[in-house]
Amino acid sequence: MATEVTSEKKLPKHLIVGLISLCLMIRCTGGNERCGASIRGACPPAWIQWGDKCYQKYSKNLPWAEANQECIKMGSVLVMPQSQEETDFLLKNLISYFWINCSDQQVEGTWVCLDGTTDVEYRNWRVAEPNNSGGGEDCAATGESGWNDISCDGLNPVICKRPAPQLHF
Ligand SMILES: [Ca+2]
Ligand SMILES: [Ca+2]
Repeated sequence: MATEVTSEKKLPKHLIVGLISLCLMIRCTGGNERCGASIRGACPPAWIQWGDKCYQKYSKNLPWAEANQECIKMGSVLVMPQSQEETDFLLKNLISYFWINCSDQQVEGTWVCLDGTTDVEYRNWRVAEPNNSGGGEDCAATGESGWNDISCDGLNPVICKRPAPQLHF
């Protein structure tokens, strides 16, 4: 009895997915130019979605360089928000403070911020930051009040980012 109820409840979901697939197929048989475009898929389990990006908070706090490495091991990159909207989403849904993929390790005072391989121009430094306090602050983290340059060796929360899967038609 209980099994029957469960399967009945699941049926509409399958139907909806089936109908969506059917609609996409029909759209793509009419020579519609949009059929060549990719259609955004859902993030894998344990990743949360914002637009065409997926995010996951790493299980423990890490130094900045390790944060980069661990995200890469997961087939992703250390997060580098490209806007305040993206930052707000992460602060609200994942963690209130986290590393961003932004550092001036190569040339002091020249900040390189990368979303994967994309140069990010967006900046949101707190007032009087970056200040390279003590001459040793080369990595950036963000919280609600903005970015701060801090020591790359500190242990801080990590968010990894990967693109949402794309379904091609
Ligand atoms: Ca610095
Ligand atoms: Ca600082």
